[in-house]
Amino acid sequence: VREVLETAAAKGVRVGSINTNTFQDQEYKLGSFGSPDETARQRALKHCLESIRLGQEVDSGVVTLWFADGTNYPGQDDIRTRKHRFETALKQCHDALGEGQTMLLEYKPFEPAFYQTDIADWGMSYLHCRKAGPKAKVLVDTGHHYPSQNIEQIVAWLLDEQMLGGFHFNDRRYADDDLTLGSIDPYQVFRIFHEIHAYAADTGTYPAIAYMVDQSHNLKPKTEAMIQTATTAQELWLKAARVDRARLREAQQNGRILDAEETLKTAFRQDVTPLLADWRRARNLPEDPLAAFRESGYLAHIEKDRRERREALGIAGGGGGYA
Ligand SMILES: [Mn+2]
Repeated sequence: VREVLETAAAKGVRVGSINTNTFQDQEYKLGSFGSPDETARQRALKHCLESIRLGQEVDSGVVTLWFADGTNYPGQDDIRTRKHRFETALKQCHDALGEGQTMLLEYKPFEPAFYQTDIADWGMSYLHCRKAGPKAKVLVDTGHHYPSQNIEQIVAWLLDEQMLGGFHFNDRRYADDDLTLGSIDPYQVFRIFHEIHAYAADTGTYPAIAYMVDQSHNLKPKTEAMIQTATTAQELWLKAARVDRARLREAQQNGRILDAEETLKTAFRQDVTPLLADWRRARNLPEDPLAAFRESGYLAHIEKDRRERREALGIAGGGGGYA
């Protein structure tokens, strides 16, 4: 742990969220916190408590919990009993949190469970958080919704209730596709950011939100995909910041629907590339991060380095997962 902390400090980065994993082992076949098997529940709880303690050790303020728990067939287990098991375990996790630690609870409608998922939507996550205590907040993974669901409305409601803890950003075409942010529907991301800017404008402060990326870079080169994601997020964040809120409010107040909508679209259409280039230049950062990364030759260097180390260790291939 100390070595990780020292390396991070030397590179000018910090440890982000600690993510628990209570879904990969066979023991969790019937679930983790929701399992009818007491041993599996205890094991999951122990793992989560250890993750919370690890978070304290590495000075990470955020512990993210996602559960694959659910059932595949009607009658497989009692839905309310599973809910109660979750309430008990989540409360224990919450009470183990240190000062400045927040527990984020993720939801997902289906997969891997196909009949009933124990924490299937934002309402279930919200209720669990409220019962667990004030350090528990909802995590919105943009891919964890049914196709036509209005995600920005969920974001607006959670913001208004001070219950939005963070995001897992990604994009999708069908379900939890984990594609890169804004690759399919950039206007969706813009609308989410618009709700955050609007909330901040109305309340005078930006809420403390953990912005995280939960993507699966199967085909795109990982580092380039992350740079593309970060710059896409910056562009859409800036576009949403440039919505003329006074004009929007006025149009809304007078029922001028078309003008209200155009206020959003005008901001969305703006080319913010020059503004972002200025912002980066002022911070001694490359104006075009992707081009700078490609010119650096870093990718070829680490690929060679990793290949050699893997060969030396006799390891081939990589891992995978979902959350
Ligand atoms: Mn996620």
